[in-house]
Amino acid sequence: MKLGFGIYRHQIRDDQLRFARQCGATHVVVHLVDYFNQGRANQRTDQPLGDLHGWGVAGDPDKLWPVDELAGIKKQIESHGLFWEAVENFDPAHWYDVLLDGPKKAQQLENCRTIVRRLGEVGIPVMGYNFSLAGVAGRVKGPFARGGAEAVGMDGPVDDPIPAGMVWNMWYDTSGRPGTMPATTSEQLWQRCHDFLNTVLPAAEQAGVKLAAHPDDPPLPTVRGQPRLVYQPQLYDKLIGLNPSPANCLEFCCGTIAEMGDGDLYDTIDRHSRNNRIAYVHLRNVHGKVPKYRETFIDDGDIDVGRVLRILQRNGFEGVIIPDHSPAMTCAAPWHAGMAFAMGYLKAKLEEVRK
Ligand SMILES: [Mn+2]
Repeated sequence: MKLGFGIYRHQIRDDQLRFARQCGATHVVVHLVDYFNQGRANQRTDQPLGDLHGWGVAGDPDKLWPVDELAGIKKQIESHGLFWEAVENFDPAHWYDVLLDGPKKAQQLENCRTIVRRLGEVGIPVMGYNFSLAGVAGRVKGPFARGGAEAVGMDGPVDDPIPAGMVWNMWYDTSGRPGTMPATTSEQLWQRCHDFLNTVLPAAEQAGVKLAAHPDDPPLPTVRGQPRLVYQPQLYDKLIGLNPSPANCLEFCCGTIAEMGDGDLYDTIDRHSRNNRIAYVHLRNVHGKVPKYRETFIDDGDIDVGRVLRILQRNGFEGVIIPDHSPAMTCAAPWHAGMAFAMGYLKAKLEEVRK
Protein backbone atom coordinates (compact mmCIF):
# COMPACT_ATOMS: atom_id res chain seq x y z
CA MET A 1 0.00 0.00 0.00
CA LYS A 2 1.16 3.48 -0.83
CA LEU A 3 0.21 6.82 0.63
CA GLY A 4 -0.90 9.37 -1.94
CA PHE A 5 -2.21 12.92 -2.01
CA GLY A 6 -4.94 14.33 -4.23
CA ILE A 7 -4.43 17.76 -5.77
CA TYR A 8 -6.81 20.02 -7.62
CA ARG A 9 -6.02 21.61 -10.98
CA HIS A 10 -5.06 24.96 -9.46
CA GLN A 11 -2.70 23.17 -7.09
CA ILE A 12 -0.42 21.79 -9.80
CA ARG A 13 2.38 23.94 -8.42
CA ASP A 14 5.79 23.31 -6.91
CA ASP A 15 4.81 24.52 -3.43
CA GLN A 16 1.76 22.22 -3.34
CA LEU A 17 3.79 19.23 -4.53
CA ARG A 18 6.42 19.93 -1.87
CA PHE A 19 3.61 20.03 0.69
CA ALA A 20 2.36 16.62 -0.48
CA ARG A 21 5.86 15.15 -0.22
CA GLN A 22 6.34 16.72 3.22
CA CYS A 23 3.12 15.01 4.36
CA GLY A 24 4.72 11.66 3.49
CA ALA A 25 3.02 11.06 0.14
CA THR A 26 4.93 9.07 -2.46
CA HIS A 27 2.16 9.26 -5.08
CA VAL A 28 -0.28 11.89 -6.31
CA VAL A 29 -3.74 11.83 -7.85
CA VAL A 30 -4.46 14.89 -9.98
CA HIS A 31 -7.82 16.45 -10.84
CA LEU A 32 -7.28 17.93 -14.30
CA VAL A 33 -10.76 19.46 -14.41
CA ASP A 34 -10.88 22.96 -12.92
CA TYR A 35 -14.04 22.60 -10.82
CA PHE A 36 -13.71 26.19 -9.65
CA ASN A 37 -13.71 27.84 -13.08
CA GLN A 38 -16.05 30.87 -12.83
CA GLY A 39 -17.97 29.15 -10.03
CA ARG A 40 -19.85 31.70 -7.96
CA ALA A 41 -20.27 29.57 -4.82
CA ASN A 42 -16.96 27.73 -4.91
CA GLN A 43 -13.81 28.69 -3.09
CA ARG A 44 -10.44 27.41 -4.17
CA THR A 45 -9.42 27.19 -0.53
CA ASP A 46 -11.56 24.08 0.09
CA GLN A 47 -13.11 21.08 -1.70
CA PRO A 48 -15.65 22.24 -4.32
CA LEU A 49 -19.15 22.58 -2.88
CA GLY A 50 -21.18 24.79 -5.22
CA ASP A 51 -24.90 25.47 -4.96
CA LEU A 52 -27.82 24.75 -7.30
CA HIS A 53 -25.83 26.68 -9.92
CA GLY A 54 -23.12 24.00 -9.83
CA TRP A 55 -19.37 24.14 -9.34
CA GLY A 56 -18.25 26.07 -12.39
CA VAL A 57 -17.76 26.03 -16.14
CA ALA A 58 -16.36 22.91 -17.83
CA GLY A 59 -13.11 23.03 -19.79
CA ASP A 60 -12.24 23.29 -23.47
CA PRO A 61 -14.19 20.66 -25.45
CA ASP A 62 -11.44 20.53 -28.08
CA LYS A 63 -8.45 20.26 -25.76
CA LEU A 64 -8.17 16.61 -24.71
CA TRP A 65 -5.24 17.02 -22.31
CA PRO A 66 -2.49 16.75 -24.93
CA VAL A 67 0.46 14.45 -24.37
CA ASP A 68 2.93 17.32 -24.02
CA GLU A 69 0.80 18.90 -21.29
CA LEU A 70 0.54 15.58 -19.41
CA ALA A 71 4.27 14.91 -19.84
CA GLY A 72 5.10 18.38 -18.50
CA ILE A 73 2.96 17.88 -15.39
CA LYS A 74 4.47 14.42 -14.88
CA LYS A 75 7.98 15.84 -15.04
CA GLN A 76 7.07 18.50 -12.50
CA ILE A 77 5.56 15.89 -10.16
CA GLU A 78 8.59 13.61 -10.48
CA SER A 79 10.97 16.50 -9.77
CA HIS A 80 9.53 16.40 -6.23
CA GLY A 81 10.16 12.67 -5.80
CA LEU A 82 6.50 11.80 -6.40
CA PHE A 83 4.79 9.44 -8.85
CA TRP A 84 1.66 10.42 -10.81
CA GLU A 85 -0.67 7.52 -10.08
CA ALA A 86 -4.03 8.69 -11.44
CA VAL A 87 -6.09 11.36 -13.13
CA GLU A 88 -9.34 11.85 -11.24
CA ASN A 89 -12.42 12.56 -13.40
CA PHE A 90 -13.13 13.29 -17.03
CA ASP A 91 -13.97 16.86 -17.90
CA PRO A 92 -17.73 17.22 -18.55
CA ALA A 93 -16.73 19.21 -21.68
CA HIS A 94 -15.19 16.02 -23.10
CA TRP A 95 -17.96 13.51 -22.36
CA TYR A 96 -21.29 15.25 -21.56
CA ASP A 97 -23.11 13.41 -24.34
CA VAL A 98 -21.72 10.09 -23.10
CA LEU A 99 -23.51 10.82 -19.82
CA LEU A 100 -26.58 12.29 -21.51
CA ASP A 101 -26.80 9.94 -24.52
CA GLY A 102 -26.75 13.05 -26.71
CA PRO A 103 -25.93 13.68 -30.40
CA LYS A 104 -22.15 13.90 -29.82
CA LYS A 105 -21.95 10.59 -27.98
CA ALA A 106 -19.91 8.68 -30.60
CA GLN A 107 -17.35 11.47 -30.89
CA GLN A 108 -17.13 11.88 -27.13
CA LEU A 109 -16.67 8.14 -26.54
CA GLU A 110 -13.74 8.52 -28.91
CA ASN A 111 -12.55 11.45 -26.74
CA CYS A 112 -12.50 9.11 -23.74
CA ARG A 113 -10.52 6.53 -25.71
CA THR A 114 -8.05 9.22 -26.79
CA ILE A 115 -7.60 10.40 -23.21
CA VAL A 116 -6.86 6.92 -21.82
CA ARG A 117 -4.43 6.27 -24.68
CA ARG A 118 -2.63 9.48 -23.81
CA LEU A 119 -2.43 8.50 -20.16
CA GLY A 120 -0.92 5.20 -21.25
CA GLU A 121 1.58 6.94 -23.49
CA VAL A 122 2.76 9.20 -20.66
CA GLY A 123 2.71 6.38 -18.08
CA ILE A 124 -0.19 7.33 -15.78
CA PRO A 125 -1.71 3.99 -14.74
CA VAL A 126 -5.24 4.98 -13.64
CA MET A 127 -8.13 7.07 -14.99
CA GLY A 128 -10.73 7.75 -12.30
CA TYR A 129 -14.28 8.59 -13.33
CA ASN A 130 -17.72 9.19 -11.85
CA PHE A 131 -20.56 8.18 -14.16
CA SER A 132 -23.14 10.58 -12.79
CA LEU A 133 -25.69 13.08 -14.10
CA ALA A 134 -25.97 15.31 -11.04
CA GLY A 135 -22.41 14.63 -9.84
CA VAL A 136 -21.40 15.72 -6.37
CA ALA A 137 -24.33 18.00 -5.53
CA GLY A 138 -26.81 18.74 -2.78
CA ARG A 139 -24.37 18.97 0.11
CA VAL A 140 -24.12 21.64 2.79
CA LYS A 141 -21.18 23.07 4.71
CA GLY A 142 -20.93 24.24 8.31
CA PRO A 143 -18.97 24.03 11.55
CA PHE A 144 -19.97 20.36 11.85
CA ALA A 145 -16.70 18.65 12.76
CA ARG A 146 -14.89 18.41 16.09
CA GLY A 147 -14.17 21.77 17.67
CA GLY A 148 -16.38 23.53 15.14
CA ALA A 149 -14.17 22.75 12.14
CA GLU A 150 -15.79 23.52 8.78
CA ALA A 151 -16.99 20.31 7.16
CA VAL A 152 -19.36 19.09 4.49
CA GLY A 153 -22.54 17.12 5.05
CA MET A 154 -26.04 16.48 3.89
CA ASP A 155 -29.29 17.55 5.54
CA GLY A 156 -31.75 15.85 3.21
CA PRO A 157 -32.38 15.09 -0.46
CA VAL A 158 -32.08 17.87 -3.04
CA ASP A 159 -34.29 17.21 -6.03
CA ASP A 160 -34.36 20.61 -7.76
CA PRO A 161 -34.08 19.90 -11.50
CA ILE A 162 -30.75 20.25 -13.32
CA PRO A 163 -30.79 23.19 -15.75
CA ALA A 164 -30.16 22.56 -19.45
CA GLY A 165 -26.46 22.97 -20.23
CA MET A 166 -25.35 21.48 -16.91
CA VAL A 167 -24.19 17.94 -16.20
CA TRP A 168 -22.07 16.51 -13.39
CA ASN A 169 -22.60 19.79 -11.52
CA MET A 170 -20.73 21.81 -14.18
CA TRP A 171 -21.76 23.91 -17.21
CA TYR A 172 -20.82 22.45 -20.58
CA ASP A 173 -23.08 24.99 -22.37
CA THR A 174 -23.22 28.54 -21.04
CA SER A 175 -25.55 29.93 -23.73
CA GLY A 176 -28.35 30.12 -21.18
CA ARG A 177 -30.74 27.95 -23.10
CA PRO A 178 -34.01 27.40 -21.26
CA GLY A 179 -35.28 24.15 -19.85
CA THR A 180 -33.97 21.31 -17.72
CA MET A 181 -32.19 18.01 -18.24
CA PRO A 182 -34.63 15.46 -19.73
CA ALA A 183 -35.92 12.76 -17.38
CA THR A 184 -33.77 9.62 -17.34
CA THR A 185 -34.56 6.14 -16.07
CA SER A 186 -32.15 4.07 -14.04
CA GLU A 187 -32.11 1.47 -16.87
CA GLN A 188 -31.10 4.15 -19.37
CA LEU A 189 -28.29 5.33 -17.11
CA TRP A 190 -26.95 1.78 -16.70
CA GLN A 191 -27.13 1.26 -20.46
CA ARG A 192 -25.11 4.44 -21.01
CA CYS A 193 -22.47 3.28 -18.56
CA HIS A 194 -22.41 -0.12 -20.24
CA ASP A 195 -21.83 1.56 -23.63
CA PHE A 196 -19.05 3.64 -22.10
CA LEU A 197 -17.29 0.64 -20.56
CA ASN A 198 -17.61 -1.53 -23.65
CA THR A 199 -16.16 1.21 -25.84
CA VAL A 200 -13.44 2.60 -23.60
CA LEU A 201 -12.19 -0.49 -21.71
CA PRO A 202 -10.54 -2.10 -24.78
CA ALA A 203 -8.54 1.11 -25.34
CA ALA A 204 -7.70 1.30 -21.64
CA GLU A 205 -6.56 -2.31 -21.52
CA GLN A 206 -4.37 -1.80 -24.54
CA ALA A 207 -2.90 1.36 -23.05
CA GLY A 208 -2.18 -0.33 -19.71
CA VAL A 209 -4.58 2.02 -17.92
CA LYS A 210 -7.26 1.06 -15.40
CA LEU A 211 -10.64 2.78 -15.42
CA ALA A 212 -11.64 3.41 -11.82
CA ALA A 213 -15.24 4.19 -10.87
CA HIS A 214 -16.09 6.49 -7.98
CA PRO A 215 -19.51 5.80 -6.42
CA ASP A 216 -22.21 8.49 -6.33
CA ASP A 217 -21.52 11.13 -3.69
CA PRO A 218 -23.92 11.68 -2.00
CA PRO A 219 -25.28 8.13 -2.45
CA LEU A 220 -29.03 8.53 -2.84
CA PRO A 221 -31.22 6.80 -5.48
CA THR A 222 -31.87 10.22 -7.04
CA VAL A 223 -30.19 13.59 -6.75
CA ARG A 224 -31.68 16.67 -8.44
CA GLY A 225 -34.42 14.46 -9.83
CA GLN A 226 -32.05 12.20 -11.80
CA PRO A 227 -31.14 8.57 -11.05
CA ARG A 228 -27.79 7.60 -9.55
CA LEU A 229 -25.66 4.64 -10.66
CA VAL A 230 -23.71 3.39 -7.62
CA TYR A 231 -25.62 4.43 -4.48
CA GLN A 232 -25.56 1.09 -2.63
CA PRO A 233 -22.50 -1.17 -2.17
CA GLN A 234 -23.94 -4.04 -4.24
CA LEU A 235 -24.18 -1.69 -7.25
CA TYR A 236 -20.38 -1.70 -7.37
CA ASP A 237 -20.70 -5.46 -8.09
CA LYS A 238 -23.24 -4.73 -10.81
CA LEU A 239 -20.80 -2.27 -12.42
CA ILE A 240 -17.94 -4.78 -12.36
CA GLY A 241 -20.35 -7.38 -13.78
CA LEU A 242 -20.98 -5.23 -16.87
CA ASN A 243 -17.60 -6.02 -18.39
CA PRO A 244 -15.03 -8.63 -17.31
CA SER A 245 -11.99 -6.62 -18.46
CA PRO A 246 -9.25 -6.49 -15.81
CA ALA A 247 -9.18 -2.73 -16.48
CA ASN A 248 -12.75 -2.42 -15.14
CA CYS A 249 -11.86 -1.21 -11.64
CA LEU A 250 -12.97 0.97 -8.76
CA GLU A 251 -11.95 4.27 -7.22
CA PHE A 252 -13.06 2.90 -3.89
CA CYS A 253 -14.44 5.76 -1.77
CA CYS A 254 -14.77 4.51 1.83
CA GLY A 255 -16.57 7.67 2.95
CA THR A 256 -19.25 7.40 0.27
CA ILE A 257 -19.71 3.66 0.87
CA ALA A 258 -20.12 4.31 4.61
CA GLU A 259 -22.77 6.95 3.83
CA MET A 260 -24.86 4.38 1.92
CA GLY A 261 -28.10 3.10 3.40
CA ASP A 262 -27.38 -0.63 2.96
CA GLY A 263 -24.46 -3.01 3.02
CA ASP A 264 -21.24 -3.15 4.94
CA LEU A 265 -18.09 -1.18 4.13
CA TYR A 266 -15.71 -3.88 5.42
CA ASP A 267 -17.32 -6.74 3.44
CA THR A 268 -17.37 -4.54 0.34
CA ILE A 269 -13.72 -3.53 0.51
CA ASP A 270 -12.72 -7.10 1.39
CA ARG A 271 -14.51 -8.53 -1.64
CA HIS A 272 -13.26 -6.03 -4.18
CA SER A 273 -9.67 -5.94 -2.94
CA ARG A 274 -9.55 -9.76 -2.93
CA ASN A 275 -10.79 -9.72 -6.54
CA ASN A 276 -8.15 -7.14 -7.50
CA ARG A 277 -10.77 -4.62 -8.58
CA ILE A 278 -9.59 -1.64 -6.56
CA ALA A 279 -7.39 0.79 -8.49
CA TYR A 280 -7.06 3.28 -5.62
CA VAL A 281 -8.78 4.20 -2.39
CA HIS A 282 -10.34 7.38 -1.01
CA LEU A 283 -10.11 7.08 2.75
CA ARG A 284 -11.95 9.73 4.76
CA ASN A 285 -14.39 9.47 7.64
CA VAL A 286 -18.03 10.33 8.14
CA HIS A 287 -20.74 10.23 10.78
CA GLY A 288 -24.23 9.13 9.74
CA LYS A 289 -25.74 7.93 6.50
CA VAL A 290 -27.79 9.53 3.73
CA PRO A 291 -29.96 11.53 3.81
CA LYS A 292 -28.25 13.07 6.85
CA TYR A 293 -24.54 12.75 7.44
CA ARG A 294 -21.48 14.81 8.30
CA GLU A 295 -17.92 14.42 7.07
CA THR A 296 -15.59 14.20 10.09
CA PHE A 297 -11.92 14.20 10.95
CA ILE A 298 -10.37 10.91 9.91
CA ASP A 299 -10.12 9.62 13.51
CA ASP A 300 -13.59 10.74 14.54
CA GLY A 301 -16.27 9.09 12.40
CA ASP A 302 -18.12 5.81 11.96
CA ILE A 303 -15.33 4.13 9.95
CA ASP A 304 -12.67 2.06 11.71
CA VAL A 305 -9.75 3.19 9.54
CA GLY A 306 -7.38 0.61 11.03
CA ARG A 307 -9.80 -2.17 10.14
CA VAL A 308 -10.05 -0.95 6.53
CA LEU A 309 -6.25 -0.90 6.25
CA ARG A 310 -5.89 -4.35 7.84
CA ILE A 311 -8.30 -5.80 5.25
CA LEU A 312 -6.39 -4.16 2.39
CA GLN A 313 -3.06 -5.40 3.80
CA ARG A 314 -4.36 -8.95 4.24
CA ASN A 315 -5.59 -8.99 0.62
CA GLY A 316 -2.27 -7.73 -0.72
CA PHE A 317 -3.60 -4.43 -2.01
CA GLU A 318 -0.68 -2.61 -3.64
CA GLY A 319 -2.41 0.57 -4.79
CA VAL A 320 -2.57 4.11 -3.50
CA ILE A 321 -4.66 5.50 -0.65
CA ILE A 322 -5.48 9.20 -0.54
CA PRO A 323 -7.31 11.11 2.23
CA ASP A 324 -10.06 12.42 -0.13
CA HIS A 325 -11.52 15.26 2.00
CA SER A 326 -10.91 16.63 5.47
CA PRO A 327 -12.65 19.21 7.63
CA ALA A 328 -10.88 22.59 7.45
CA MET A 329 -9.02 23.60 10.63
CA THR A 330 -9.09 27.04 12.23
CA CYS A 331 -5.73 28.57 11.31
CA ALA A 332 -4.00 30.47 8.51
CA ALA A 333 -4.16 27.47 6.16
CA PRO A 334 -7.41 25.62 6.98
CA TRP A 335 -7.46 23.18 4.05
CA HIS A 336 -3.76 22.35 4.30
CA ALA A 337 -3.90 21.82 8.06
CA GLY A 338 -6.88 19.48 7.65
CA MET A 339 -5.13 17.46 4.97
CA ALA A 340 -1.84 17.32 6.89
CA PHE A 341 -3.72 15.98 9.91
CA ALA A 342 -5.36 13.28 7.77
CA MET A 343 -2.05 12.37 6.14
CA GLY A 344 -0.25 12.05 9.49
CA TYR A 345 -3.00 9.82 10.83
CA LEU A 346 -3.03 7.62 7.73
CA LYS A 347 0.75 7.36 7.70
CA ALA A 348 0.84 6.21 11.32
CA LYS A 349 -1.98 3.70 10.76
CA LEU A 350 -0.28 2.36 7.65
CA GLU A 351 2.98 1.81 9.53
CA GLU A 352 1.03 -0.04 12.20
CA VAL A 353 -0.63 -2.49 9.79
CA ARG A 354 2.61 -3.08 7.86
CA LYS A 355 4.35 -4.38 11.03
MN1 LIG B 1 -14.40 10.14 -2.70
